[in-house]
Amino acid sequence: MTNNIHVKKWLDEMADLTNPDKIVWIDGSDEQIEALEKEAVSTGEMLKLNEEKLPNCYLHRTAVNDVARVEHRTFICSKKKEDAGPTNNWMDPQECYAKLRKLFKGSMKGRTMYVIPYSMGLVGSEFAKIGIELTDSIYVVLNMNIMTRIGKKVIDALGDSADFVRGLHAKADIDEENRYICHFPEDNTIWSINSGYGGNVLLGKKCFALRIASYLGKTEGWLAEHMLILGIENPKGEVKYIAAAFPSLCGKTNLAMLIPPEIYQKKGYKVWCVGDDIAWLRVNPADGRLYAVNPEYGFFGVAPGTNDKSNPNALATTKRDTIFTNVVHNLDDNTVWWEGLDKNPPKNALDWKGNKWDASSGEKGAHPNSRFTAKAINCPCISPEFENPKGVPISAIVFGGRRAKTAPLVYQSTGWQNGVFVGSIMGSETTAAASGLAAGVRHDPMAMLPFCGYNMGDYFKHWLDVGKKTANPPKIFNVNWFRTDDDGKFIWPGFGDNMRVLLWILDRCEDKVGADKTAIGYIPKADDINIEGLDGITKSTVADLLSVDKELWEAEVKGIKEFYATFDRLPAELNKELEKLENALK
Ligand code: OXD
Ligand code: MN
Repeated sequence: MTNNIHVKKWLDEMADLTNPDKIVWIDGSDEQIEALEKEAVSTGEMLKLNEEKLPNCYLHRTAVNDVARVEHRTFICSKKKEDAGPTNNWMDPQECYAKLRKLFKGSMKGRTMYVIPYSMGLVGSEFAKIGIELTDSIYVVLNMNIMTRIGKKVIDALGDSADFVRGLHAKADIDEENRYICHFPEDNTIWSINSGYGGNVLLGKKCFALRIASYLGKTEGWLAEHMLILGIENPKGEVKYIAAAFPSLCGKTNLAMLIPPEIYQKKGYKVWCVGDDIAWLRVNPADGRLYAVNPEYGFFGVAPGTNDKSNPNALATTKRDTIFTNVVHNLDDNTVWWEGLDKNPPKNALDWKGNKWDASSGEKGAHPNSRFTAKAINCPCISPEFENPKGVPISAIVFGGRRAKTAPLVYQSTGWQNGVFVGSIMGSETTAAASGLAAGVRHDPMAMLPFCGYNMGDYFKHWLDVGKKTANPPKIFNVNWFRTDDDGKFIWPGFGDNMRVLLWILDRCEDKVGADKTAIGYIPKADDINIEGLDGITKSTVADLLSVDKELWEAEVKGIKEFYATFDRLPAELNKELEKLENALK
């Protein structure tokens, strides 16, 4: 499919190493994809679901030992250990290649190697980057076909260039002890072996679009972030865009596709989803603003908890052309189910392991990390700007995590440098927090802890630098939907009602509303969060949600100091911001 000598040479080397029986180029045509679907069904790798109820949908089960990303087996293999930094596992690249070569050797014997050219971002856009993934898994090909733009158009766009990310994946024996997800940022290379689970093997997603891309972004002057992108359209038809970072399992997909509360719908407000997981951001010299694209083409969402209340748009997106992984198989009508979908678990069903399952056993039927892989273009609220090669201008950047008491519902940083500080101290509490107990905070700066492909101190510095060269930077905020009362119950209703907070944020961006200055930044005046139509939330509840507890924040400062002490290259500006916070609390 190509005469590109760089591609050919690399492909020859990888084929020599893995020794597949056959090599198949993925051109991305409908006929080829359909043939692969048929083949996967014939071998049992995928199950075809009810064509009437779920057209073109499939079910896949992973091995029971292979159900999630494996951070402890994920490595950043830069030449110098310091360049991977204190938050990443590191291996010397030559040592790692040698170790993995032994595992890859002959691993595709008796199998087919699929060659998938793919683009992160719209082909031809200034944002776009090309990768090629070699894999022995049809499941990977079919998922990559949903999650990225693949095929001939991509290899044509690459032309003679050597500028592509080289990804090699083999299922091998799905051996946990020899599972490795290794990144070589200085070589544009990713090697993944002994897993078949999405986050470890769909190399365009976390491996490329975050780990490798964050490194490319640092060298080239842009940002690759673990962020959703959404647009809010006001009744005049003006759309403003927000990018938001939350750690995994904090409801990013739900926020990205939120349905406005009725009072706003009636006024004519709309919410548009540009992306639910990853944003690539660049400064546009023409207007000095940050523009963002979602480099992905689909959603790899967590199924459990997705329902017609929490996220009707996501649910609608999964009704066609979707691959479900590790959910319940309803044998009566050949459909799927998961915990939290509805209150009617199927009676005649198999659990995610493929065993006969009875909901009354108390055992979960779907794996808690079971997923749907669905096409973005099937989402009812997909933004008309989703395919805009220039991206969308970002008005606000929002950080957030799960905090039972400390962080208020929302606060605004005092500027870019302080905003980078706010992102750097992000964290989430473990579930004990939900029952109101004091629990440990897992610091997760910018929600990038597992995804930053280089030294996180340098990453903070890069954020500060991007701010310096952005004439009109977005304003930076922090939100917390998860404050709890004395009984451990969430106070704020969340979901669609989060729009009320986002509207305050956008008003702040346009200087339309005042705020109160506190030690941590600007918080809303209680009157300025609209609670019209909200049951059980009064102005005094809002005031409580916005309160900043001095003692809790003093303890927080202590925790931040300990966290910062683990960094070898922390920019002085962040320590200065910490000092300012400490003084302001006095
Ligand atoms: C994801 C994650 O799968 O962040 O998106 O873990
Ligand atoms: Mn994610």
